[in-house]
Amino acid sequence: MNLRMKTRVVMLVDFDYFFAQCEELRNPALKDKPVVVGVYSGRTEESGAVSTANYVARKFGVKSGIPLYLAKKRLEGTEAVFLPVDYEFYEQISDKIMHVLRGCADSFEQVGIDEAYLDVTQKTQGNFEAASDLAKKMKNEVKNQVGITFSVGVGPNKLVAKIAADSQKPDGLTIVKPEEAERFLSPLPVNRLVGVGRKTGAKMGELGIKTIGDLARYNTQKLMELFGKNVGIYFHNAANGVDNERVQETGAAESISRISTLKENTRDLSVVLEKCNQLIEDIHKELVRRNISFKNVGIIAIMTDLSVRSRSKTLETATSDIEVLKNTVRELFEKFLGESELEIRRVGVKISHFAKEEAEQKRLTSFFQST
Ligand code: DCP
Ligand code: CA
Ligand code: CA
Repeated sequence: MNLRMKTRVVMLVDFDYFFAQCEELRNPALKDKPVVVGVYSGRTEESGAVSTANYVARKFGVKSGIPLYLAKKRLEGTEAVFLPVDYEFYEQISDKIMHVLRGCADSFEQVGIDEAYLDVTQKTQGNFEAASDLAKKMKNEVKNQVGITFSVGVGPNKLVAKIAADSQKPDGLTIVKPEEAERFLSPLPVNRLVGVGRKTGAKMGELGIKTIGDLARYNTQKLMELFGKNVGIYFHNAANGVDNERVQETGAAESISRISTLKENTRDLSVVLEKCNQLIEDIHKELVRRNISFKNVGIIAIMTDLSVRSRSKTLETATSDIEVLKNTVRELFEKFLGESELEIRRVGVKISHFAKEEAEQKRLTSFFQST
């Protein structure tokens, strides 16, 4: 059977020259100068590598990964400013932007500190013009609320969206409709595909595969022989712009659960809840330690015939409140006992659909703790 997937609209947002742009944000006087953010290894004053540079510095050939001494040399005679990485500050800015973006997506997947995938298929009703408008709105909102620019790629899947975003920077917006994907990808160098590094790129070069188009036309069977079955198939699909990978809601795959056997089989709500509350205390400790909030609460009941039943509820908003957790578990078990007849032998509680606690809230909490 040919399972045809509905056309999706996927965005990749990538913040421009991110660490350096954050530095410009807190010190706008830097804007017209070359700005280099680096990790100083500490051995000598000059040793270390460039994390990133603003676009003024890039004109002088300064980019991520090169040694700092080389960056200094290339920027000799300019008003270049060199700064050490301040990851905590960049993370605060990142959290603010991610918060705005999350609100614009059907599902949202953060990838590292400066990138996120958004599935906006429903929000745009599958329409790429609507996606373009949405992307412009996102750019304005983030510019106004946080003061940072980013580049967006819009495509029918993550693979095309990512390459689209990379193709126009900074402050870019690149839309690739499904019917344009092949023509868009075809002339690009093959190493633009994830998984084609230096070694693989060189091997492909020897086979005469220079562009993504070359790879798309290459015999699939041969690719499988050369790179192994799975990788060969991946290369073939990727080169043809085919990618069915979902935008995976950040943290959606994670859960915390606890399960325990009751002293005796029962249908008594208060006995069940007494045990559940012990489990909840335990779950809550881990929640606090990991500084996350949850949006989904589940219960598990193993009955006297050893059958496993579960129920769950999604909350309106994410929370880390233990009382909300207790009340939701009570509500679920009340309902469950009304629907089942057997006695319960073991009970479990599970929370999932995590979100990181808001940076704002985190700062407040640590403020109150330190006073
Ligand atoms: N980074 C790093 N070392 C590298 C590459 C990146 O420390 N070798 C850090 C600094 C970057 C951030 O990760 O600001 C994001 O990396 P990107 O590759 O997205 O690069 P930029 O955001 O700096 O620039 P661009 O405008 O090209 O996206
Ligand atoms: Ca990036
Ligand atoms: Ca970036």
